[in-house]
Amino acid sequence: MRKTVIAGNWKMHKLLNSAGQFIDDIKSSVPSAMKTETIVCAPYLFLPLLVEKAKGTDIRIAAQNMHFEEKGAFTGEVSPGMLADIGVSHCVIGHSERREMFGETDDSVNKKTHAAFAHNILPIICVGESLEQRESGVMESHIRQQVENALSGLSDEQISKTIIAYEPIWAIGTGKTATDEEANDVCKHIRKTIAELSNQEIADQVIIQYGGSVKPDNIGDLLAKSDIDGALVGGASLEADSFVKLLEEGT
Ligand code: G2H
Repeated sequence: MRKTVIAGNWKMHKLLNSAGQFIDDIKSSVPSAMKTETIVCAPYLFLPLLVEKAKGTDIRIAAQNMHFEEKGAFTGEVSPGMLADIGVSHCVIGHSERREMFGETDDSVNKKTHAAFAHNILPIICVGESLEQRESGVMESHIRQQVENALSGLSDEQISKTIIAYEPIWAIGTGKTATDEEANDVCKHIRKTIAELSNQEIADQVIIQYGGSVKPDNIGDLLAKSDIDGALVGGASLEADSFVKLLEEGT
């Protein structure tokens, strides 16, 4: 039985005070991590405060990106060791916004995934197709390639601990959500790809989230599907009330 994993991805929103207040506001409503894992993916600057505030709760704090190198002359970057040192447990890797705007490639996603595991940080790897790819019939091969490249060289144990977030690019922040069936079909395809890369037993352990305009009123139907184990939520994760509703509807 796979857990449900609900992650709020704040992207570049909030200031320090409102970020800290958010954890105080949701603390008492967070479900037990035995069943549902709650993750908040925040900008770097807020991470030490959020980790501190989340101590003793079932809230996990994630970064939205990291560099793959240990240290060095990489002005403006943050290393996996720095994140692990302050108690960050997860990191989003290869979000489509980073692939589109900041030159993230399948190769850097793979390097970051290896670096994350080297520091006991669990990767949330984002994959997804554009509308053009979906409509021209290359969606499945594109997703397969993204998954294969991201997981290349990982051990079966590492693959089993990886979270994959399927985010169709055309559904991100647009208000358009993939139908439950469309989302589930791609999540199934991702699981099949993982089974071919490792084996079915490992693939059955991998958490696959859906992301793209998830809201309190559609999360329940999405999570009821066979291969959708959680959600990566942007806009609807910014307000504490809405995030708590997502946790309630998704649990
Ligand atoms: C997709 C998602 C969070 P939103 O990027 O990763 O954002 O829920 O706003 O579409």
